[in-house]
Amino acid sequence: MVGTPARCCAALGALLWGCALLGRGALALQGGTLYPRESPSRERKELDGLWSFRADLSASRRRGFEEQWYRRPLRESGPTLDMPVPSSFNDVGQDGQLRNFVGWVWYEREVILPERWTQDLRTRVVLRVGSAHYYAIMWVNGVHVAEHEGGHLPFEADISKLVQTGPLSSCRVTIAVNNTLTPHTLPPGTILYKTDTSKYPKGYFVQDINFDFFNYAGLHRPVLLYTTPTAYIDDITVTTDVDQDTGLVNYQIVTQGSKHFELEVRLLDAEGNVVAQGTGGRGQLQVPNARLWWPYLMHKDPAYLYSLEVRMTAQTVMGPMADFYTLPVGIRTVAVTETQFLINGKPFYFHGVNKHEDSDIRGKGFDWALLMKDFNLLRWLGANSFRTSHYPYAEEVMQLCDRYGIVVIDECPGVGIVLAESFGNQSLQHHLQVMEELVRRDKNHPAVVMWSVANEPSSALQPAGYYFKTVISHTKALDPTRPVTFVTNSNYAADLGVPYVDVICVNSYYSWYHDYGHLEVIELQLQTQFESWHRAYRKPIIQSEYGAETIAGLHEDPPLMFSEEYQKSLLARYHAVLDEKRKEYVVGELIWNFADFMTNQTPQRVLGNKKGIFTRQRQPKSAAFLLRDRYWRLANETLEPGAGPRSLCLQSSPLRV
Ligand code: BDP
Repeated sequence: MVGTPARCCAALGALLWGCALLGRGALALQGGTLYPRESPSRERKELDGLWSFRADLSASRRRGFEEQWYRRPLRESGPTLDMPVPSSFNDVGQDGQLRNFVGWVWYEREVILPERWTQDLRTRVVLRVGSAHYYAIMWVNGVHVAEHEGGHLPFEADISKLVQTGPLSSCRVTIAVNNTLTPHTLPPGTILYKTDTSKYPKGYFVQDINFDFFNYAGLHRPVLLYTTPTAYIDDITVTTDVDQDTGLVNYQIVTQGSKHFELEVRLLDAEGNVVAQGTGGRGQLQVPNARLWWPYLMHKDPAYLYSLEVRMTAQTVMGPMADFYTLPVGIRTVAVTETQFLINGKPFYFHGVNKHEDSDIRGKGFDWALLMKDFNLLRWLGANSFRTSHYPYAEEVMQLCDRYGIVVIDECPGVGIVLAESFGNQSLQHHLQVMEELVRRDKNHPAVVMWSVANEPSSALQPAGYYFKTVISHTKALDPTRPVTFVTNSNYAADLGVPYVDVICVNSYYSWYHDYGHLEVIELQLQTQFESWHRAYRKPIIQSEYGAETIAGLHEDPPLMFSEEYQKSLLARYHAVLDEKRKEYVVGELIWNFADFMTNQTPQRVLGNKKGIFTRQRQPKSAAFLLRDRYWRLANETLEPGAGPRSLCLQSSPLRV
């Protein structure tokens, strides 16, 4: 637990927006962030559904703190709305003011707890939020339990003492969420006060951002309660290696709650047979004739997962206890040479997409149906990879990537770092902390093969060299097993961050933002781009974005901008050069973007960014078919003759079988 309501509100006086934004959220970070899974010793209770909700519309946005709305049921301090969780709050209602609201919103939910959770003092009850964008403060029964900065990573609080104080079997969860972005948040933003009273009413301000997606806000991912015994498995770190036919699974386990405990680990194959076992908090399991985790379409049996069963038995003052946790494990290696990206020692070519967490009505709210649709489309397309542009995606997304063999470049929310102010120490410290949270959350996913610490920062600015050297070396220290990159759109000769990356990821929009309308310049400009970067650095290169704004159903031939034909021609011209350069040192191509997505309103955007190959409703534009032909052709080049995919719904796919 962190802070007290009194301290929290004292801090509020200093800032219009944040409770603190001073790194106190770090306190919520201690310990592991193992995904809450049920086991014989662990239960889960999901709090998804309708919550009570209120936006603090007061001029200062601080009324909720001044009146201490968390102290009593929210309905007692004023009118409330019903708000679905998980969902962004912006597009649910009919109120334009809420869509563009900046400041604190308040969520509240009463929960009835099972009696055992409140009576059995050997049970630890944890409240966990998958994602609250951007800054969150959480209370239980009016008591401050956690505070977290950053909209895309989970945080939690041990609330056992609060719910085990008496016969009470209900608890009131209040979460205040603030979407304000400042030059020191990730992503950064600026609040602009418009003070010309001849044009704007008193106190008028807008949230300015330097990134191209709508700053949706709210409780975006599941909120849940889960239990463990009070002596419990807190964290597990698994790294894998391969020695000839033997798979090596290195594990390290952190426990809490007792000094007197034993740990047993067993590795099970997909049929449930024990293939290796060990004891103790750290060790190496050897798996003879290991079945490796291969990317989708790279092998006839992709995405093979073992299960690591961890069992902790402990002696405590309250008697013996046992905790169980099962972690999916994929055995694979990742390496980078001057010209190649290797998975299990074989060259891997990324043919995939950039995505967003974005859809109608729910905004960035997690939704299983949408998620499955997206994975079905990815597999239909023959995409073997995506980048989590421009922030970490839901944990459930990463789990599906493990399961389907979709390779991930895991990006932190370092998008829009363009102001000199955002390269200072305060920003840097927060960036390091975000990388810690991200690595802690996603380190065990075999699908994650590379970390991306930023997208299109001003990497030619003088402080960028030190900044990226520090963030990248910190990330490598956190995880020495994966390459690290950031995505650049700077000039190769001016970029001060690229010397520190393992793989160069370049975005370019030839014939769209430059020489628009002139498709004929693409080949020359793209070749120059690749050759310049490779000559300068001798590192493999990924074309991490390219694309064209396209209004579905708009047709023009010869191709004109915004038509489906223009998108197809632009892509095809990129592909011609990619086909040459992938024989040398280009190791991937990721289209911008998988689907159309919402942005801020600007004169350049027609109800959002329309560079998707699918519409926002996930219907294909013509370019989706072009890309599908290409990706399956690329897959056929990689697969050995006679090899076909295992269990994927690909009857209609043009795969060689
Ligand atoms: C790139 C950005 C991406 C934008 C895209 C675009 O990385 O976030 O959405 O441009 O303009 O520069 O479509």
